Parts: sequence; C-alpha cells; structure tokens
Amino acid sequence: MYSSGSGSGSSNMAAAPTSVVVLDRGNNTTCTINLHGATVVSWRVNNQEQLFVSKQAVFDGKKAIRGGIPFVFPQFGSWNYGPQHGFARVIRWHVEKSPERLPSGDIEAMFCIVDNEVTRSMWNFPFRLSYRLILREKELHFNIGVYNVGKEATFSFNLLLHTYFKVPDVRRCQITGLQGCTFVDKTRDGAMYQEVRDVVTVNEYTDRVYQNTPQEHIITNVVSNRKMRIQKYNFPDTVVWNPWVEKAREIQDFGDDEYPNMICVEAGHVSAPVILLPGTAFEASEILQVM
Ligand code: TA6
Repeated sequence: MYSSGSGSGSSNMAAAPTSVVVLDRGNNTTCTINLHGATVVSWRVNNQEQLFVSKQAVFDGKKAIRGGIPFVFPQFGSWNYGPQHGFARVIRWHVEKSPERLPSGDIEAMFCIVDNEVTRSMWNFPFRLSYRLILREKELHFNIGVYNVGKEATFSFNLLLHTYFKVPDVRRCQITGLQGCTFVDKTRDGAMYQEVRDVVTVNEYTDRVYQNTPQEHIITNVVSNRKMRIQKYNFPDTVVWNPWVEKAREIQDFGDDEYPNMICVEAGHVSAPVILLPGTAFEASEILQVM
C-alpha cells in the first residue's frame, strides 16, 4: 500500500511529500517505511508505537530521518567519501515487492537499491542491496542481502540497522547480553573497555560499539513497560547510543527534552568491514519481538 505524505507516521511534519509504504497486518499492527533511506518510521503492535521518531525529524529527503530504523551502508561513522553513516539512509529506495499477505497471515515487502551515478561518485562499485521486511503479530523481521554484482573488484563495507526504540524513561531500561564484551567507548576518545555489568543501563551520554556480541539481547521497560527481544544473525556488533543532555542540545533534528524517551540498540557489522568478492553475496538478519 502506498501513500504520499510526510511519511513520519506523525502529524506535525511539514515536508515535501515522499512515498511511504505501509504494511498492515490488522489488529492495529502496522509497519510504515519511508522510501527515503528505506527508513522504518513506525512499527505499531496493537496500536502501540515501538519506535522513536524525533518531533524535529525532517522529511525533506535531504538528510537522514531522525529516528525509526535508518539503514547504515556502506559506512558506519564518519566517511571521507560521503555522508556520515554512508549513503543508503539518504537516497530513495525502490519497492522490489509491494506488501503481500503470506499464508501465515504475516505481511512481507521488499525494498532495494542498486549502484547509480550518485553512489558511484562516492563508492565506485556495482552492487545490489535488498531489504526484506516481514511483519508478524508481535515481531518485525529484517533480511538483508548485499550482492557484489561486479566481475572484477572486491569491495568492503559496514552494515547496521540504526534502531531507535521508544521508551517511557531510558533510565529504567536494562540491556542484557553485553557482559564480558569488549567495547569502543566513543564518549571516552574511542578507548576500549570490557563490560563488567550483567545488564547495561543508561544514565549518561552513551555511545558504545560492543564487539562480538551474542545473538540475543533483551531491553526491559520499553513501551508499556514490556520487553523487546533482539535476535541478530551475521551482525557481530551491537551499538548502544543515547545522546543525553548535551548532545541532545547539539543535534538540530532532535528535541532537547527527547533523550529520556529513546534508546538506540543497533545490530551491525561495523568493527570490521565485510569483504565481498565479486559475484558473491552477504546476508544478515534481525528479529525484533515485543515480549
Ligand atoms: O549509532 C551511534 C552513532 O554512531 C553516534 O556516534 C551518533 O553519531 C549517532 O550514530 C547518530 O548519528 P547521526 O549521523 O544520525 O546524527
């Protein structure tokens, strides 16, 4: 289902209309994807929004949408050849397969991008990137395929789903599955540490790239004080980010008072690049489940 509009899922957006695609499973369970960056901008489970989108997010197609699930590729972090976090989240994606109800009752849709003159001006490789979403009763599944369609050149890339979870109060959230993991702390000059806590909490500016993390994390006290289960495959890293007070003030498309209501827990392949030989593919997937 297509509709034009700001595509934020919220009402206070003035913006050039961009297309959005809505997956509607019934029972007020929906998922809305803005084709700008194939950004999931809303995931409602029985009419409960699970994702955070800043009230100051812009939908003019000129920058990444501040919230939801921006798609980070081919670069995580700053990049000499293009925008921070790469180009995938700031270019328009194609609908490869419109929303369709599967025999299970779940709704599936597929999106893709291929190299073009814009991407090649930054990253001179032929590629195809496909992104399949499946909306289940209380789960959202993501399957990603990166294809090196060239015949000669090997290329390397990062890949990450930059998920902003909506929470009543981030100070009450606990994240499991990080104990013992090494992490790069971007709030402390990128120094490396080992996580000693059995659950990670956020009570200050937090920006950590945890390496070689387990396949499963649970975030407590998300919307309706439920838990969010994250399962990831071929995403060896987990980024945890909350800008807190100072950074929230610095980010133009992020409200000063919004940091308590979000936590980014991001499945990615970012500590080391994926190296893809010509004619080969890389696949990764993530499942989000409301418990
Ligand atoms: O995922 C954490 C992070 O890399 C932080 O360093 C912060 O920059 C955040 O992404 C948001 O980046 P953005 O380019 O969307 O402002």
